[in-house]
Amino acid sequence: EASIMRPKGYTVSFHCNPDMEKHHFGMTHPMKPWRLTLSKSLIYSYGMSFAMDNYVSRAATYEELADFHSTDYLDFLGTVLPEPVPRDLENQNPDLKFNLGGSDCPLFEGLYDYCSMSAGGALDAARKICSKQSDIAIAWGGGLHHAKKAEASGFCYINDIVIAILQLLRFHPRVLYIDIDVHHGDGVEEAFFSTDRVMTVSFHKYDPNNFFPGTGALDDNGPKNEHNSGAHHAVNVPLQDGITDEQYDMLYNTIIGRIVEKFRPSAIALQCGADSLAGDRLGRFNLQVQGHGACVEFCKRMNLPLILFGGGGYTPRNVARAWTYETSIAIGCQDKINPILPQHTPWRDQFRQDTLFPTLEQILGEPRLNKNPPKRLQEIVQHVTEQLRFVQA
Ligand code: ZLM
Ligand code: CA
Ligand code: ZN
Repeated sequence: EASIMRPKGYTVSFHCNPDMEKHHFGMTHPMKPWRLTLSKSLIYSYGMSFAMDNYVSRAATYEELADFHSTDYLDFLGTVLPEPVPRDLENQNPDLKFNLGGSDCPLFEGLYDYCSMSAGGALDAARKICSKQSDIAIAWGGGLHHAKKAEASGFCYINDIVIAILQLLRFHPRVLYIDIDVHHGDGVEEAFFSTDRVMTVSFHKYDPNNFFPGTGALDDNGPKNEHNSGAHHAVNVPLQDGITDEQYDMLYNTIIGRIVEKFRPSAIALQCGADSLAGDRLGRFNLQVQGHGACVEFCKRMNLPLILFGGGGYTPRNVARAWTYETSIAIGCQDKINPILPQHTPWRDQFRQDTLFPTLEQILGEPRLNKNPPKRLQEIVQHVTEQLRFVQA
């Protein structure tokens, strides 16, 4: 499609590194870096690269990673890997060092390169925002929200989001972080727990005993000590299986609308984990590409500098649909692209399984029983509204 034009009045940049996508967590591990290649291929097939500034991101340096992560952890990640954990270390401590090497966070070939490229893309995106060369910067290879200062967690080793937000904070007084991945954005929340310059908001499936990571209750809102400036600056929206586009849209628009009004961020960082879509291998929600994309559209309408990160997403052809649709929203061409998947994408075979739905927006997914009573959603809105009374810009 040659008709996709550069947006008028603002600039979108796209940050990726093809070398990142070649890494493997292991044959049956749900995290598949090649979903990034699939997404990009669909984005390019629609001709969207002509409407953006495209950058091959560099790998983040050790010093850049050390802005957030401890050097002990980075040294272990960088020097011990990619070799297997030495026997003597294993014997000294039967526990996994830094939570590395288990089935969620396996050691694989090129792990350090993979992590530094993910962070490099996120950091490049943040720098383009800071220099005002971009108004919307896209880093689908980022969004790894569970990584901690000195610990890997839930498929995440380096927290590229925290590193990117630290960069934004050099130029922006207040940053709003929004996380629509089906999992709680615990690593980002924890990193900015004690500051009033970042407000973190996560929408997630919450079941402390049966769903990872088990944190993010409605009344977990930051430090309980009122004298800590981070108090009230963590917003959690705990949800149950099967939430629909309509319900999610109502919650999102109400909550984010009020937060923007009270907190007055000067930039927004949005983690677009696609495991909140219906039919995701690990997720539990009923969101469609439309409903997921509506979250991006709402942020774009705020007219603030915006970074879009990737994140989870375990049914690759649906991940590609969502991130392609969301790229089109960033450009503003969502009404101009043909919803029938382009014939000439080299990855068309990946979508052939969806014979009944050969379109961009229609995803295959078992509808889940909706376990979110309207009354509970009202309680959530009520709680957040009361919480925001303690927040001011
Ligand atoms: N077992 N293989 C989301 C991160 C979710 C912790 C229960 C591992 C899996 C999962 C790994 C091939 C983001 C937990 C799970 C089985 C302890 C989680 C390897 C299947 C496999 O087949 C698998 C041998 C693996 C892992 C399922 N792990 C499903 N859910 C979560 C982490 C990351 O989307 O938010 C951002 C990128 N972990 O539930 C266990 C408790 C490990
Ligand atoms: Ca989330
Ligand atoms: Zn997730």
